[in-house]
Amino acid sequence: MDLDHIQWFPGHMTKAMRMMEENIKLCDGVIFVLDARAPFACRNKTLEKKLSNRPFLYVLNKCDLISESDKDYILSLFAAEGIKVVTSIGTMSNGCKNIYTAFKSLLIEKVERNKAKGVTKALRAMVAGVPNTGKSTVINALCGKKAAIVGDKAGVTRGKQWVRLDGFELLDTPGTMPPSLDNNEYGKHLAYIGGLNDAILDVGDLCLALIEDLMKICPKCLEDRYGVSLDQLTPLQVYEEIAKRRGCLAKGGVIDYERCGSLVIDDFRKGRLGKICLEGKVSL
Ligand SMILES: Nc1nc2c(ncn2[C@@H]2O[C@H](COP(=O)(O)OP(=O)(O)OP(=O)(O)O)[C@@H](O)[C@H]2O)c(=O)[nH]1
Ligand SMILES: [Mg+2]
Repeated sequence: MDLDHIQWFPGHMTKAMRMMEENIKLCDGVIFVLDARAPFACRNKTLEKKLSNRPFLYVLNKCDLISESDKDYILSLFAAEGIKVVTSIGTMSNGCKNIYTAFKSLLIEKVERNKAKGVTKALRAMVAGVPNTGKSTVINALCGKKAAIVGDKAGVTRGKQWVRLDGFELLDTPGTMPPSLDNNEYGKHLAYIGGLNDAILDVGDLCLALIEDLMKICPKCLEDRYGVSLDQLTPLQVYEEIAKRRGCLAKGGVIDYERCGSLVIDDFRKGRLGKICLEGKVSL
């Protein structure tokens, strides 16, 4: 799958990045939400540079979708770079409880200074990240109610929104992509996890690329879910085998690639293929 020919950096993101640059002065720091299945593809060095006058806390969200060993591996890679990361599960009650503590400790000097002056001021965080990583879900988990709109596709949050809780104020922002991708692999990962707008992607191409990558990362995940033996099969043959087994056939028994593609992609995104990290210990 080649992403060169598609318009994956839409104009509204340029606008969103500008908004974030303007609003960063109101914030004490940035909470940057990553999808644990593709954390490195989710990083946005351009945005990091633009917001670099504030400390960053990375949140490895959707940790329920990766294994413990991949989680440890990713945390070790971030630690090696000296980057502070906390893990979370936005959809679980209590799944984000360490974020506030970590953010507070990142700003400990400011907290101490305020305390010494007798000032009680809420800490303000800008919550940023690639589309669909769970920014709004994490905010809702932190404030214990549905304050921000969430959805299972890219581009749900369109404008900025302040969410205020006791001692902590969070600025929800629209998902933003890095304006240039370090490599095509990262682009693919973002497409698999639903970070790109699906409407601009060809579902058949996307599914074929995903099957090809899963055959390398976790062949057993495909075999177990669909009962297909991958031995000697090409990715296209695996695709067609899955389609037959799942009854994704049009009139005359012709394979319905689109229906099967949506099914496999949805299975991957919802974790039904198992706990799979695209950038874990066993990657491409
Ligand atoms: N499995 C799992 N799903 C999650 C988690 N956090 C969020 N989600 C799901 O991910 C999807 C996207 O969540 P949102 O909170 O809308 O993501 P967002 O980053 O605000 O997305 P945009 O506003 O489009 O940039 C929703 O279907 C959430 O239910 C998590 O920790 N685990
Ligand atoms: Mg959102």
